[in-house]
Amino acid sequence: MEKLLNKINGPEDLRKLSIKELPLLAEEIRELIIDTVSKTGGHIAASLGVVELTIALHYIFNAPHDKIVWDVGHQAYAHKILTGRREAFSTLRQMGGLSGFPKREESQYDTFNVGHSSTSISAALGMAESCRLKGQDSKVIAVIGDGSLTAGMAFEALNHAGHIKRNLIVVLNDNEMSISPNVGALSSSLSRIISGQSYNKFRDEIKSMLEKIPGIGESVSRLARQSEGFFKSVFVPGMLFEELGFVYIGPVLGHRIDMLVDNLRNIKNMKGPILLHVITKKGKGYKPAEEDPTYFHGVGAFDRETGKPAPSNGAPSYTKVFGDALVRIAADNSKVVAITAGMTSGTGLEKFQQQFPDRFYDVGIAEQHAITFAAGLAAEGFRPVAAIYSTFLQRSFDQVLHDVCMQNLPVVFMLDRAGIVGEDGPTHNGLFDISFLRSIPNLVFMAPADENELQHMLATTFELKQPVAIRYPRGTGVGVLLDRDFRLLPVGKAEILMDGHDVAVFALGSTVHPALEAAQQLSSQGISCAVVNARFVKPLDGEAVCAFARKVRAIVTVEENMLQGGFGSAVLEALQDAGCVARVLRIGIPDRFVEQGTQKQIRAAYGLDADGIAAAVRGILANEQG
Ligand SMILES: Cc1ncc(C[n+]2csc(CCOP(=O)(O)OP(=O)(O)O)c2C)c(N)n1
Repeated sequence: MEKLLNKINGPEDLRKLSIKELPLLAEEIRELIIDTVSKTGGHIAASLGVVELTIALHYIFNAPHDKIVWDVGHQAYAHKILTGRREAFSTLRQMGGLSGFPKREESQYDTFNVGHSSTSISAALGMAESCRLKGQDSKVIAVIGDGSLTAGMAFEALNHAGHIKRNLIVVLNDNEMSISPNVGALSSSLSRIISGQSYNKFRDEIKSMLEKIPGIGESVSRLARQSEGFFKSVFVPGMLFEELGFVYIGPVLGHRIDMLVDNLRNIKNMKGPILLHVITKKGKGYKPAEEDPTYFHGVGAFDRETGKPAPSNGAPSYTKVFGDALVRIAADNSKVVAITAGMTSGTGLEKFQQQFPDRFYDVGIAEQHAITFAAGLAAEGFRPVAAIYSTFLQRSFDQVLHDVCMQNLPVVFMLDRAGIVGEDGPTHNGLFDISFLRSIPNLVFMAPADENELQHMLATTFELKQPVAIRYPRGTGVGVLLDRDFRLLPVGKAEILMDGHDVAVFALGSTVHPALEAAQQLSSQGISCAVVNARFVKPLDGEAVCAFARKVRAIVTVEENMLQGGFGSAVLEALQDAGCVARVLRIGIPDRFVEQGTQKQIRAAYGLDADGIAAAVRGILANEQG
């Protein structure tokens, strides 16, 4: 029998199906997602959890006239498949292929570009307001997970929406999971709603019961109506949404398409802000993902039968080396505490959480709070380590500057996934941290050349009485041996790895090993190339820069960061400040957002691998001769 899915080239085809056919369509979509993501990698668990919800949304609403705004966007695979991208789905997350997130450039059905969480209600409210201003009758629907709802920004948006009362539907996709199990008071409150009865049903039952009491029934019922706020808060702790001005509907079973369709049809034409609470299961329909939704949140390619990951080069990831080193340090130093913003496993803190539960904090997806919370702990003598991906620390710029660095508090920022991240693409690349942190006084900023140096850098930070940031790349380490004992590194000193007299390459972090390889290639071509592991962006080793500037014909800097305001810019400033004249070539990311592809492909495209560095060195020497 021909698959239903083969007939769906857009939501209008979906609407031709009967409600009875929709569960079969859901199965076919799941099959396509599992099959594809097992080859491409991706955010499978979140996407499997919302297949029925996505079908129901497109069945009832008329996209793109009606606007569906996905939060984070990692759950939008079924949306992509239903909106004309079924055939292209096999190119998911690959260079030149479909993005793993909604992208306006990709489809008219993708209303808002996303990758960072908790933006959907704000963006949807902006769209709802624009509909009012333009006199347009589009419905606007934000779909947000319970994890993403832990961020302050989501509450800022709810607060505003409840105030201005535009027609806005917020679908809360509640699977009780962020990446790990969700945390926080709101999360417990939502679970109480799920485990209790639906508030609306409960309220009606109480009302009719009261009214049946002869004599006093009616007056008690009137009193109850007047004190409905009291009733809500006593019986239904999740009534926060109603207090914020939303009409709360739910909870609705999120894998029953018929129920979803009924509820969405009912609320479609309701006025004002509505919150529909939908209960789903993360990883639904793929057993390994249902059993371990944290692992299957975002995965590389895997064996679809067993769920086991494809083999890697065997070296531990930077994340793991950091997590292991921190546990060792914390065992000797009871002041060390660790903080994550909803990314316990992603940042390598699971071991720390198990061994020191009393000194571990998952604050939810709340990067701003995480940093100021760390500042508070540091102000009272603790040594907080905030492990946050480079891209997500962008959320906390003012907290880093105003709450930590201005008070010179010894908070350690561990910036995982700094540099090119690969398949997750532009929203997740950690290419800005050097530019936005380098200008902040009091901050020491380092980048290890390999996983062994990462542990030494971490140990060094606890010798300092000021804020420190360490940036390190996504993925496995270089494969070097890990020293058993930690070594303290001299702050502000670069390490000369190879001497040379033609060119000096100042490499930072992940670019050090490719620079060494490039120097070897060049030496076989008769070019003498020094390689310096810069180690510190701040304080920069200006002396080493100037010393090489005096003896070589050109200096080349290499970094996985934007060129603007990056490490190379710091080298230029150091030369200028010292009155040294040198030819300088900077390798890094030019003034544009970097697209998706494998890390290898993207590094090659921007000249950040050994071949690219060697070619740049040859180029600058050839120019000089010309
Ligand atoms: C600002 C920000 N911080 C962290 C992340 C990493 N992240 C991606 S999805 C996710 C969990 C989201 O949970 P939820 O909204 O409940 O969606 P689910 O995956 O459960 O469907 C996190 C922490 C992010 N995308 N953006």
